[in-house]
Amino acid sequence: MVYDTAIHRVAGEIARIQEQYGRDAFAVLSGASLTTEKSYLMGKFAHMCLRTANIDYNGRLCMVSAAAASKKAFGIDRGGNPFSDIIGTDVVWISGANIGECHPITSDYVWQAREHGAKIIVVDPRVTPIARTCDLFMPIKPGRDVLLFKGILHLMIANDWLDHDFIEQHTTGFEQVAEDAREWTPARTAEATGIAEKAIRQAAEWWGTAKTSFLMHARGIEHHTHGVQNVLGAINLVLASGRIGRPNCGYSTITGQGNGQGGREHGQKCDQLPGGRDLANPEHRAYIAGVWGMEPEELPQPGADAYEIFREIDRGNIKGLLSICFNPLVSLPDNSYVREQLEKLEFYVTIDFFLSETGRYADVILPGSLHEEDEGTVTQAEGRVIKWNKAIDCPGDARQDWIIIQDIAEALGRPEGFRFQSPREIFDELRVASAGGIADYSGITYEKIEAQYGVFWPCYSEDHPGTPRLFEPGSWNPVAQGRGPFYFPDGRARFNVPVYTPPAEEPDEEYPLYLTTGRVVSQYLSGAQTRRIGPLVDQYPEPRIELHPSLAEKLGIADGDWATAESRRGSVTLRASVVRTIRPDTIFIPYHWPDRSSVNQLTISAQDPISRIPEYKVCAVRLAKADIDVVAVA
Ligand SMILES: Nc1nc2c(c(=O)[nH]1)N[C@H]1C(S)=C(S)[C@@H](COP(=O)(O)OP(=O)(O)OC[C@H]3O[C@@H](n4cnc5c(=O)[nH]c(N)nc54)[C@H](O)[C@@H]3O)O[C@H]1N2
Ligand SMILES: Nc1nc2c(c(=O)[nH]1)N[C@H]1C(S)=C(S)[C@@H](COP(=O)(O)OP(=O)(O)OC[C@H]3O[C@@H](n4cnc5c(=O)[nH]c(N)nc54)[C@H](O)[C@@H]3O)O[C@H]1N2
Ligand SMILES: [Mo]
Repeated sequence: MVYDTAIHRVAGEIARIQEQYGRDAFAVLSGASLTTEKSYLMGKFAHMCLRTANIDYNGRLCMVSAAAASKKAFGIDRGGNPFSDIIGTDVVWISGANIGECHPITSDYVWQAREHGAKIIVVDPRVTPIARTCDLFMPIKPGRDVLLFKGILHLMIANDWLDHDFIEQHTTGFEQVAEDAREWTPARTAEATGIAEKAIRQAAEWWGTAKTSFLMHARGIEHHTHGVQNVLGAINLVLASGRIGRPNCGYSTITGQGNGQGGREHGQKCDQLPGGRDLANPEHRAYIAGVWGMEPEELPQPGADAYEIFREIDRGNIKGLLSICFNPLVSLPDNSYVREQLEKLEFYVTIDFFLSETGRYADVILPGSLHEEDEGTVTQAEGRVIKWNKAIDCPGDARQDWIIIQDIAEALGRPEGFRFQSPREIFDELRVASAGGIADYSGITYEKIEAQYGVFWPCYSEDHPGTPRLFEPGSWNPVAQGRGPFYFPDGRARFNVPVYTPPAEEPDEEYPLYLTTGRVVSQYLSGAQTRRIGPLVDQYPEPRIELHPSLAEKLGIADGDWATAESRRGSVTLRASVVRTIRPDTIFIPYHWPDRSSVNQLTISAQDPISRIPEYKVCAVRLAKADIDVVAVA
């Protein structure tokens, strides 16, 4: 059978490459749209079966800045509240999230909040759909959010809009943060962020004097070389207000992919083991090695992140790659570089239900499964574990992803630990592996998920109901042992002084404009799944360059004209869309398209030093009207 031949070829190449060049020469790239069971299996497959250090996942491009900041500030990486807490809150603050186009369910909660009289504050370089109906819009210059947060904290302190009791009892580090905010006067903040001083004062007053509030952000503040610092700045506003861990008082990053939360908890990150454990921590290694029936020394050490894996291919250290649920040729920045590296691989196998653009470079493509063809759990932005049930069978030779992985393990002659008969069996092992970790799923069962319409982790035992709202006063957690609601030994949250560093590349004479990138409503991620759906393609058939009328006039570009945007890494020629909804110093291009239409030919591969997220949201470009003949032959 073709399938068996393919599996044996894959196993043969993995064995050959690992024998010839060492275990770490074979890398794995996984994805956060996979169910939690599959994410867990991918981490186990890399760390236990292949024993390679080099596994990472596409969440590296997505939520890692928020995750790292939450761990630093709260000791745990999970949104604090069920989103029902948004309804009835006084103020909703949304930074760098186009919720109208990207987060329809979140939008519904925000609309309900507005019905109840909430004030909505939006910070974005573009007037997105939610910004059109908000109470206060702040059109920030890309890459300056941390400075805005400092400026707001400055005004909260100056006006004594602080919760002194909360700060005193439940936090550490406020003095240093207050000292740091001192220099961020409204005038200086306005100058640095490009936002009017009046708007900054208004935002601070609404936020400062609210009785209840909810702060949210997404990739707009996270896709930066100082993405973690931006998020720390946001969290400082929440902690200073004391409005967290109570009804209608909360904070959350808004997750991206289908399983953005669950996919980042159980060991497919380059430095992670299941249960949110650390691969570098000896106790954590010993526990997981025990669950998997191996020696802790046999577990690899932390490996390369998703982009670094391509640099390692370039350096000749990685020779083989297996990817699942990831289309890096479209989604990674500076993707001409990525293409060169794919060409260098001795062997590349991908598991996908479609032939993605990256898949064109594969030696073998194994037909995996759609969500509808399998069962398993995913975890929402709120921290609620829910279950997908199987609706249809895989067609033809396609197999469920977890079966394919187990078939490879078997063909490698290392089936121990990969003999699961169902996703439920994988989940039951994951419960044991996560027990005692921060992301503790030990008390969650498929039955309980059905019965309770989802279970919020942490959930410590079968008779524990789960934890819908984190950080409630008086709540217990295993790290603090009753000393306080946050997940540090003293039970206190941490204020962190956020450090501002400018974007890796700022506009200059040669490349005078900011380029920022993101999404449109009708396309999804790398577009692999949505560019083949006619009605969606009709809505937005090709990427367009959004630019302000004043910039368009200066450059002699009319709406619908072809224009070329060029950075130090590449250029792209697309139609212009002249809109009043963007800063005049900034252009926006959505990223869902491949090849010559891909904006990731222009983006920069600079990464946040802590989270390793790429700086998708800022680089420097120049723009000119395109010579139509050039387009015709391009
Ligand atoms: N329809 C649709 N929905 C999706 C997706 C999709 O592809 N299509 N993708 C899903 C995934 S994986 C994710 S991660 C989420 C992403 O959800 P979002 O983060 O909401 O979407 P983005 O378009 O990446 O960026 C959000 C906004 O950030 C703004 N922005 C750019 N630079 C800055 C800055 O420096 N500061 C601030 N404050 N804002 C800035 C952009 O103008 C943009 O409006 O959406 C999810 N939902
Ligand atoms: N310029 C720019 N680039 C960006 C961003 C940006 O804002 N600007 N955003 C970044 C963000 S936030 C993200 S999340 C990434 C996303 O980037 P990717 O993760 O590369 O995008 P996807 O389109 O989700 O690619 C997933 C691939 O896996 C397949 N797939 C999906 N689900 C499954 C499954 O269950 N099983 C199997 N076997 N295959 C599956 C799909 O068919 C597709 O080919 O892009 C990043 N890139
Ligand atoms: Mo994402």
